[in-house]
Amino acid sequence: MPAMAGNRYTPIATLTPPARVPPNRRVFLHFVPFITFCYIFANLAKNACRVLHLALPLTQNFSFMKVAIVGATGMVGEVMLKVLAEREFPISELLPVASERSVGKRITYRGREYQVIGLEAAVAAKPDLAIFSAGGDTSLEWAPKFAAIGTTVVDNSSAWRMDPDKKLVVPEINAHVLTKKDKIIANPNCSTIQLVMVLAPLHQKYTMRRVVVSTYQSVSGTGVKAVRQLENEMAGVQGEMAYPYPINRNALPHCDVFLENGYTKEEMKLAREPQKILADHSFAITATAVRIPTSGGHSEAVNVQFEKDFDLEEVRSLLDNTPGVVLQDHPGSNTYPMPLHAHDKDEVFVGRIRRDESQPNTLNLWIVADNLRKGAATNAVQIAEYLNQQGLL
Ligand code: NAP
Ligand code: 2RA
Repeated sequence: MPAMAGNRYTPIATLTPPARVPPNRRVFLHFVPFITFCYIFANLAKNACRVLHLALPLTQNFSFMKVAIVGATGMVGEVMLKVLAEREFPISELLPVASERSVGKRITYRGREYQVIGLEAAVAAKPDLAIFSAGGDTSLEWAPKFAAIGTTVVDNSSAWRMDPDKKLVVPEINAHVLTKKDKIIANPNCSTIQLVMVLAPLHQKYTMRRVVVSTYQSVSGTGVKAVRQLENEMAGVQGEMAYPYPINRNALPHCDVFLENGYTKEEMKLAREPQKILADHSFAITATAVRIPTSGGHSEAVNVQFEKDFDLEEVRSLLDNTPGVVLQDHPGSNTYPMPLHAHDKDEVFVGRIRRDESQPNTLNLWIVADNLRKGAATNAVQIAEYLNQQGLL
């Protein structure tokens, strides 16, 4: 029908088309609520995670602890406190413990002073963790008393190392053996720890048959009294003797006490502990342990015979890639491990890597580490960190 004048209807042809949203704007209009929803959801999730994170210490025992350091005034104890502070170990209350002679003495930890207490008082305080470095007799008597009240003990003495019911742990190698039931855990001997740190990856690849190790051990391995003996002798001062002979300008083929088989106790620790740590008794070790007038760390000349042959470059690369081990092996630039450089470091240093040309599949190595750190304090703190992280305390 033709459009009429005055007709109130506007002809269809002249109608403005309904407002249409351009396609790109339509996408935008859907996108905004979607983004808003995501934002709100992400924030809710984030807050939920925060709450869960705060609750983690309660559920996983990943928490600040009451910690007793037994032997806090000793050579190892002092380094233990230093390592705990450096690694920010989560301590809510520190209990420095020593013999009755030291009760009341003051020690400093992270800028705060603490009074040394005795073992009775430490047990009464019921710590979550006790790290012992106070000699075998103290550990034999007191570690079970702490364990009986639920404290986990990490022990640096030789008291429990070969006890079949106790774990002997170097965390890089066998931390996985630890369980919540382990209430007394043994830290291996200092000269053993640095040895197995290097032998473990080689054994895994080439299978060890026999190890011959000769040690050159620092006076700090004997404790405060021996360090004083060396210092006195160097200063020409008369003093208490830790060894039966002068140590300055000397070498004593005598570390720890002599046993009936003619070996020293230190030599037998080296011969027995590695098999337990590596959970393998198929290889043999023989040792000669010598005390020398150094104070930065222990050194070891090691000869290892393997079942399989090796490539020297592959050995170097294997050790270079082993966590906790540092390769220092450039004879051309006089680069090799020394106690002077290993002192106060956590790593185990290895060098002088060469083929023993006198028999097949045999390697010579030189291994150095600070006996007070990886050989004692650092290893013990690493065990405690593992227990805490895994909720095993
Ligand atoms: P240290 O310097 O002689 O210190 C011994 C510590 O044990 C001191 O704090 C001493 O307290 C304390 N102590 C001694 N008798 C005690 C008792 N009856 N009750 C409570 N505390 C007592 O010896 P260290 O070199 O630190 O060695 C300590 C332990 O760690 C030994 O078992 C040793 O075999 C082991 N270890 C040492 C090394 C090392 O390289 N030095 C490495 C690995 C393991 P006072 O100050 O009150 O006498
Ligand atoms: C040493 N066995 O005589 C000690 C340290 N644990 O060096």
